[in-house]
Amino acid sequence: MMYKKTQIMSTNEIKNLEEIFEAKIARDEKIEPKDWMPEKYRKTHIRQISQHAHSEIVGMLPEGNWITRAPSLRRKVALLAKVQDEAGHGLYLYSACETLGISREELYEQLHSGKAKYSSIFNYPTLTWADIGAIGWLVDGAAIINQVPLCNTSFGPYARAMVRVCKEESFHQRQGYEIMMTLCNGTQEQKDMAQDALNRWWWPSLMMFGPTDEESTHTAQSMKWKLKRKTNDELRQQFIDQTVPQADILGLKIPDDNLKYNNDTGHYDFGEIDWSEFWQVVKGHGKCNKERLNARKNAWENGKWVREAAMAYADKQHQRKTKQTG
Ligand code: BYC
Repeated sequence: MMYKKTQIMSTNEIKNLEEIFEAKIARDEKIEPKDWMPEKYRKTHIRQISQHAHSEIVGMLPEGNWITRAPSLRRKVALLAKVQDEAGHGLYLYSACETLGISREELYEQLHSGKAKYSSIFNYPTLTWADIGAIGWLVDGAAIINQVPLCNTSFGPYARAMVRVCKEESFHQRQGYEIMMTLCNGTQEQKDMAQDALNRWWWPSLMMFGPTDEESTHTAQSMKWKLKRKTNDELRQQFIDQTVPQADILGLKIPDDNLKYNNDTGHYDFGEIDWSEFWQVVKGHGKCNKERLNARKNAWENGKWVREAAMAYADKQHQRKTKQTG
């Protein structure tokens, strides 16, 4: 709708609207769905928010795999709650995205056809129970670092969704770290399992923040629009600085021989990330890409009757209401 309006406006009118928009961004005011916005701002938000929503929904799969095998009732209840939270995050984000003039069906279609991306991290398998600990600790830990700045992003519905998401993510991170602590205080076999999980999840977690700033297509523009408040490299560094001491407490070794505290910068230096692996996964050739996408497509197909039943029920309710009022 907004797009059509823009097309029939004069150049001067558009220039005025652009100025108002830029001034709002400069004053750190939120852009709301009914405000005028440049088409590129709208599109880039649809891209990022929808990819974020897809990541939440696909992110339920690797952990969902362990719900039936959680080692105790307490662990099962916590994991179940965490996975349900992720469904909720997906729903807030899809709703925020829909305010930009795209339907839920279109968004799903983009995921299923491979047009829209989701986070690379969810294309790795969860082989042992320790992976559930490592995901909570590292993946949710990375997510918090990425998402806290997004609470302050310029698009109102995205920023507001992020506030609630971040609160829930802190619980997720703690449940993961607690699993790791229990394993590390357990038998040698349990500690080995925790180390093995760290070895496999460390590098993919660093990749979650996206390519280096130099290689990043969208960072410069997204920083100008205050969609992104920190760059990929800044967030990655913050994650490493925060996580290394946590690994020390666990008595685990981060699988990077070049990891070393740098007194001059006050940050950890770290080894080379295997970017060819990252791009392979992003392009659909990771260990679980096919499995994840098939699971989502099947869920969509199998849920068709539920959507149809809900629509039929809504229609009936509507007819009943119009009869009563008519
Ligand atoms: N995986 O220009 P760049 C969660 C793509 S859910 C796949 O730097 P941008 C959780 C990127 O899309 C975690 N693709 O992009 C859930 C772009 O390609 P397109 C999800 C990636 O957007 C369940 C190209 O590479 N979090 O926490 O400026 C359980 C160039 O990149 C990745 C979010 O989605 C990747 N890792 O920056 C547990 C947070 N990285 O689109 C936990 C919101 C980059 O041009 N998103 N690409 O085809 C963001 O903050 C930003 O979108 C990113 C990337 C930092 C991820």
